[in-house]
Amino acid sequence: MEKELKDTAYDAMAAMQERLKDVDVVFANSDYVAQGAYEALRDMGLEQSIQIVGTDGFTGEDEGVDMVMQGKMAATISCPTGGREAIQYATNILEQESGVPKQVILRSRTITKENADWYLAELKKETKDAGDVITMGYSQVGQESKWRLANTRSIQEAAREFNIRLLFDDANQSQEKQIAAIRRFIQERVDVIVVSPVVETGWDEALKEAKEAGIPVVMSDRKVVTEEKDLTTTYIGADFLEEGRRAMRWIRDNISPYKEEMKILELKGNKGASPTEERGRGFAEILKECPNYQIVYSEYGNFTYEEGKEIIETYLHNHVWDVDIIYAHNDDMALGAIEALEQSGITPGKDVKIISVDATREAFQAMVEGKLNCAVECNPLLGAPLMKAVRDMVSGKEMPVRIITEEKVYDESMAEDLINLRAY
Ligand code: GYE
Repeated sequence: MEKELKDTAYDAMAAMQERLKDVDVVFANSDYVAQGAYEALRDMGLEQSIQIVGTDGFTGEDEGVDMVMQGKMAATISCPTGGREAIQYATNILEQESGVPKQVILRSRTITKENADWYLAELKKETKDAGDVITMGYSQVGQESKWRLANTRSIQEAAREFNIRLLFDDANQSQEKQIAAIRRFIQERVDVIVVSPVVETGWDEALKEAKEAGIPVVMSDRKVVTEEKDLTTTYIGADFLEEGRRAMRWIRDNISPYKEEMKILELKGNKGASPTEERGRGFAEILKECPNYQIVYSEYGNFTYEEGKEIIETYLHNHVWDVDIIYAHNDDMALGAIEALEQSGITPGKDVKIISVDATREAFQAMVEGKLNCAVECNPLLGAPLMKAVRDMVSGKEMPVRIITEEKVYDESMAEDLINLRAY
């Protein structure tokens, strides 16, 4: 097969000799094709004037990485086969393990003469084996919601199960405390730092310090946005944009407009957090296609029960109640809103439809009671996939770029049957 690819590529290059005077770079869809292209260019005396970029990044003799090191190719883009991951996750599924991700995006690297030695060394790096204790510094957002408490339990249980020494820091919603924790973990020379970042931005300095210290950083649950690339190794968590889309799609498909403008009140998480920003954007993306629905009031409730309740109380204080739908970025704010509505004689789930995100057991109970109409799942049980990925990384295996958890949408029609099966 490989020889066939190479020979076909050679013939193709030779056939277009007349047109090659206008060509600067050849992009080859595999390193075997690149080999054929290189030999053709060499035989035409063009190997110095036309660069080749390949794909695969295999490490055998005269394969992609070797061709780069010999100067026959300018670069090759590694394409992980995914075989090990496929077997690992298939085994997890057969063994009915929890936390099997919906999607795993493997890392691809651009290999040039400058980093080829580093790349080969990384692949052969001596690291801790499965039996060694790994020390993990974990900076947690806080304890703002039932989801967060379930997330923390999952992290702590999985650390014990995977023989990982966990240095756990609860930042109580403070980015300053999280940055201080990252610096403490660097001082303590942990093997890996994991952060659930309270907000998306403002992390570059601390993450650069971790990179300079050679300590990998994994983002768990929430994401960061950094100016410099490659400051974090992997993101393990949900697709918040899709969660926002799912919430508005459920509204569009289940709450028919009974007036010209259906008024939506939005309870948002904490400002600048990736779930807040992305659930808002995902929801708005579908809302744009639904002219009969409009967000008429939107406030930050910081994912807490109390602030969800306060927002509704404030709205009721300043307005005659005219809201048709409440979209809450998490269950805790939805449950706080439900209490405020009931205290004002408004029947939640009937007089006003309520959709929230997380799908905790408490949300299922509210759906059983008919007070909540829909819960979009956001799985907090990240402990197992996180510890698996970290153990793999420390034992020298390549870490995926992203591990996205499996999620569903639930409504009151199914709540009774499923509530006792909920894992959180
Ligand atoms: O939806 C909320 C928690 O970061 C996805 O934070 C998490 C969110 C979750 O407080 O309940």
